Parts: sequence; C-alpha cells; structure tokens
Amino acid sequence: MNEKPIFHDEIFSQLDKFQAMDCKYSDGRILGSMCTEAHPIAKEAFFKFIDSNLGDPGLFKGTKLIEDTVLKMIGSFLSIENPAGHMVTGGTEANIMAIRSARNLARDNKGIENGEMIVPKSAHFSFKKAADMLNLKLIRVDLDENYLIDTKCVEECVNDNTVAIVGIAGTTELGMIDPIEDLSKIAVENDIHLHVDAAFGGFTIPFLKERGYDFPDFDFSLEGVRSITVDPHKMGLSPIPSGGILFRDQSYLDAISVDFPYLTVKHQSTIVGTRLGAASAATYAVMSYLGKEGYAKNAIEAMEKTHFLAENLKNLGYELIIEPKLNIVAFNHPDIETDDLANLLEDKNWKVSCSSYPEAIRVILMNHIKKEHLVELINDLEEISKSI
Ligand code: 0PR
Repeated sequence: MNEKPIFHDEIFSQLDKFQAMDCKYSDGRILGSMCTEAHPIAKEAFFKFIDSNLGDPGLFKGTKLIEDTVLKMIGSFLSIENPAGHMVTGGTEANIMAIRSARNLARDNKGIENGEMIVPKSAHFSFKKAADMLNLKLIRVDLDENYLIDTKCVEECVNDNTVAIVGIAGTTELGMIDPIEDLSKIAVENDIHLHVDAAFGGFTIPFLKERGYDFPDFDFSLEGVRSITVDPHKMGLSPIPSGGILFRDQSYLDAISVDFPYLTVKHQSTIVGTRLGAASAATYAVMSYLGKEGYAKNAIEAMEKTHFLAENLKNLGYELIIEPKLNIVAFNHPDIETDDLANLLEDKNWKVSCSSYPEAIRVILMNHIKKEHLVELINDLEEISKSI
C-alpha cells in the first residue's frame, strides 16, 4: 500500500482504468446475466443510504421501516399481507436462510437430526452450498420432459428425514416454473417446509399472470408454501446486493434467530451481521417509482424480445431447447456443438453463457439487451449458420 496519500483525481483515473476492463451492460453484449443496470432512481436512493446499517436496526429505525415496507410491497404480489423476512444480499443468502429455518424447525419439532432436502436437478447451485453448510443430504430429483420437477419422484423421495422440498419459479438455466401446486399438496400431506425459489421469476410471473399469461400458482396462496426467495437485483431493477426472503410468519425467522444482548435489538436472524440499508432504500425507490404497472410493462417488453429472438432463431434453423416461459431462450444449432457455437459467438464479441442441462446457448433477455442488439445477434447467428 502507498505510504503517502494519493490525490482524488489520481485515484479516480486509476479506477477508470480498472472499470474500462469491465464489461458494460449498456453495450448489450452480455447475454447470460440475470443482473442488469439498476434503475437511476434506485442508484440515487442507494447512495443516500450508503452508511445505514441494518445490523443494528435500533440506530436506523427509518431504514428498518423501509425494509419492512419493501417486504410488504413484495408480499402484495405474492399473496401475503404481512410476511416476515429480510432484505438480504441475494438469492444465495435467501435460499440458505429458508433452508436453515426449515432444518431448525424440523430438528426442534420433529427431532430430525440427519435431515434431507429435495430439490429439482434444475435448482441453483446455492442449494449445494446450503446443504453443505447446514449438513443436509441433498436429494436432486429428475426433471420431466418439460424440464420441470418430476413430482412422482418427489413423492418417492420424501421420508422421515425430509426437512424441505424446493420448487423453482423461474429456473436459472431455462426459466421454467415448477408445478408448485403439486409440491404444495405433497408438502402439506407430509408436513414438510416447501420453499419456492423465485429469485428470477418473482418480479415477472405475478405481473404476466395478471395480464393473461398462463402460469401456475406459485406463491403464498398455496397452503404448503412457507418461504419464497425473490431478488430485486434481478428483474426488480435494484442494484446488487438486493435479495429478498419472505416467510409465511415470524416463527420461521425466530427459528434462525440468535440473541445478542449488547445491541439496540436483542435478536438477529440474518446470516450477515452488519448489513447495508442501501439495498432496501434502493428497492423501495424503484418499486414505488415503477409501481405494478411499471413492472408489468417491463416484463411484457422482456417477453416480446424473448419471442422475437426465439422466432428468428427458428427461422434460421436453430433449435430451441423448449418454448420459453419466461425471458430466457436456450438454443443450439443442429450441426454445431454448443461449445463451438459459444466460441464462434465469443469471437464476434458476445458474452455468452451456456446451460448445462441440457447443454445450450442461453440468452437472458434483461433490460440491457435492446431490440437492436438482438438484430445484430441474429445477423451474426445467420452468418455462423451459413459459414458451416
Ligand atoms: N436462485 C436462482 C433461481 C438463481 O437463478 C440464482 C442466481 C440464485 C438463486 C442465486 O442468486 P444470487 O447470485 O443473487 O445469490 N442466478 C444467476 C446465475 O447463477 C446469477 C447470475 C447473475 C450469474 C448475473 C451471472 C451473472 O452475470 O446464473
């Protein structure tokens, strides 16, 4: 480290150089990100609350009220009036908190010591982390022909040690929505915690459903659903790190709370201690600014771009893995290996991401990908297709 201070302008010119190495969302070249540039009003609010610490909420009562309000606002489109929960760093932390609560309650109420959790093979890798950290056996069940969790397999896997079942509303690789209603029935019958990972789909499914999209129920309207992950820093247009975990009631948070006598509030149920209030303020700002109407518009635009890309790919002879449900298109070329196609696209300066099951190029139609970028992408794919 430097001994003597460095002047502001010099520091920022150094930072500019670092930043120039980063990819920019605004170039429209990042195809595989579930994050995007945050809304300007969210950034403004984020900086305003940059110093507030929700780890000691008694000192930041206003920010704490914002957090609670944001959770209620999110709850208003997930069929719950008074959710318990927290704004967290993202889907990973939210999922870990949910599974931790399920594990602790199963241990305390049913005496389960060697717990198991059932997740679909499409589950995000955060559940592997959760299983490892919480010492749970991870049971990954097969998907059906539509890449949805096979509920028959779930029924077969449930046993006396099952502490949680997980369904996904917007899978990471394909954007599929699991049959949460069926999972809910299994969960209720067996008195097991059903957690829904709607990290990606939470800010789109409710609004698209309201406008006539044929989506299954996935939220707290289903009796078995005890917790839902929903990430403002994905389709919610809030800055990183803005995640959300909602529980049906306070008892699920109490199950993961620890005492700490010397701070302004005597219990804490989040994994992290010191934690930023800025994410709550930013999410409050962008949610208020857009309203349900704004998110619906955003979701519909994303779906229009999704269909535009999907149709053009089909016309060029590319094969979709499945008709998109949400704003993710996964595809292959019949005569090119996925890896080779990814390399050809990288050569044309696209930042590509591939799904693993099944292997395919995966494009997430986030806000930063505009129609003109898609036209360029389609032209490049046409060129690739003609060149072989
Ligand atoms: N649940 C689901 C369904 C997810 O898709 C993700 C992340 C998570 C949980 C975990 O969320 P956090 O990453 O916020 O903890 N999905 C993206 C993925 O793994 C995250 C991502 C975002 C990856 C932007 C790359 C990127 O550029 O693909």
